[in-house]
Amino acid sequence: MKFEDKVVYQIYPKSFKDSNGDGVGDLRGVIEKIEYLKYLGVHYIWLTPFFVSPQNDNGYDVADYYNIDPIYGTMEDFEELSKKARENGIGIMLDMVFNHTSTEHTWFKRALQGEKKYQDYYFFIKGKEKPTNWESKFGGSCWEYVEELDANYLHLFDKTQADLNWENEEVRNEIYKIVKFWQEKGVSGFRFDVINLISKPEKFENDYIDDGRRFYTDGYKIHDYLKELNKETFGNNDSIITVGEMSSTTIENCIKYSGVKENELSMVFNFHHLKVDYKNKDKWELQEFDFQELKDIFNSWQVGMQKGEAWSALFWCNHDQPRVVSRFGNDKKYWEKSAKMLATVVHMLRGTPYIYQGEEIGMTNAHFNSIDKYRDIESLNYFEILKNRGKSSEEAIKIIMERSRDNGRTPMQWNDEKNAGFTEGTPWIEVIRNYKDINVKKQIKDKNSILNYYKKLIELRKKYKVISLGKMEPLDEKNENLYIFKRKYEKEEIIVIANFYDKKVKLNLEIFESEKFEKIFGNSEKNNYLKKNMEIDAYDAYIFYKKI
Ligand code: TEU
Repeated sequence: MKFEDKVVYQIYPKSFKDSNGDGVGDLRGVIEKIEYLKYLGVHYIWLTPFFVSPQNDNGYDVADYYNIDPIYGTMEDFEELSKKARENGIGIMLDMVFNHTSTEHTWFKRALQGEKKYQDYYFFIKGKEKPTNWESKFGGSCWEYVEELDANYLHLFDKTQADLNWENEEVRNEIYKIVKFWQEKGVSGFRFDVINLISKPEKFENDYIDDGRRFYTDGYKIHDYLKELNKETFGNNDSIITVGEMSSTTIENCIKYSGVKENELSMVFNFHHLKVDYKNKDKWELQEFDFQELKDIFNSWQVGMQKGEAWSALFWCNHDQPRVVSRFGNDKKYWEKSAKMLATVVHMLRGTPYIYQGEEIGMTNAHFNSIDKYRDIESLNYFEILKNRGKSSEEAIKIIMERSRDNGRTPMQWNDEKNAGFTEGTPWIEVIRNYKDINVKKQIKDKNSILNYYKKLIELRKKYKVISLGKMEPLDEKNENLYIFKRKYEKEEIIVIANFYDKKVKLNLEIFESEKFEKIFGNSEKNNYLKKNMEIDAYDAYIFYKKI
């Protein structure tokens, strides 16, 4: 099995562990924690970008793909990390940002100095006027004017992240060279940042319906580009796993991106399930999450990807998302139970689960209530945009508190000592106040902790083929409180039941009447066998198993 029985752990090095007291996490910090990751049982770590960068978007603005930013360490540190991880049975996945480079990259700088060759690496369009009305993902226009060339260049993200022109063969060859360079360093895989945005239209035109995304999302040449990337780099190396981050994508395209016969990528992330609490699809307008929509999205993607013989990367949290226990769980009265319930769902669906640092101990949202505590460029931009849209500062901060990417970027809570054991210095972003209660040291000792629950879920995946390979079948899809589904593989079956609410309910499903399912895991002491009319308590999660 290549990746079906594996679990990936995502590390945001900046906030993971600081080894030298400068307040910023680094690669030596990751080295210190390899034993911890081995204890947890994960098979891969995905490190978000640590390449040379001005850090306007925390490393997603790369200025040099071949070197490591000194704030994170040196190439020797990386090699040591790679070796130690390998010795402990852990592979390293690197995060490659090829939709754009930093405007500090030499290619961009030489373009500005007038070198035509490098101007063709980007999208420069002559004249002061914005070529289209498209919006940047971080707010404002996605075009920036530069005097030097009397032109606007395209930036789908920050204005210091200029989009690369993949249509230019030289650009593609440069990219393949970078991938091969890191492959030769012995890495086990790659995550490709917003890779479905790389194919831009031949002609730039205004979008009168939306923000422009329909012109460049899953663009017309995307599958050609990915097939070529695969062929020119990792395609001939069977041990490499790859995952593409797919923004606003479709099942149809994802079947191609990760289909067994397509030779593009191993698996894909999509984000539709993380928009069910956006009001009218707007991230910056709050609403309660829509449970039915969440299930419908999971179910249609699960069944659709299965039909297409394609593979999903499953996740609740990453460095761009609020913490799931504060979002779809209950981070107060049912903190522990709801964190375990959410973990059960993501680890039992069909796909490869990703754990984001801190999720395994139930880290919560930051609850920072003043804007000066936030660091993320998107949060800072939107604080102003929201006020310009007529919100008061109080209203704006309330939204930022729920939606800021910094919720997922606060320092990892290792123990109950100074700065949660993250740094000896002053952390680049504040530690959450609850670190004395929520930390690794406390949970490692407690066999019923959230941490040990995640460890067990990873073990179960190794033990039961039905978890890694089973066919997915949603059950009782309209249930108002419960998410129920079945997985089936050869003679094994599991039924997963998860209560998303602070409410006791009765199970009512005919199909369970005559069948003998035994509980193999869950977050409740009750209900050892599956029974009709059994009571499901608030935030209960069960995995029932049957061998025919
Ligand atoms: O994110 C892509 C992306 O489109 C979203 O996560 C987006 O940043 C957010 O939802 C806006 O509301 C990737 C990286 O994960 C992110 O950290 C980078 O900022 C972004 O690409 C640009 O490289």
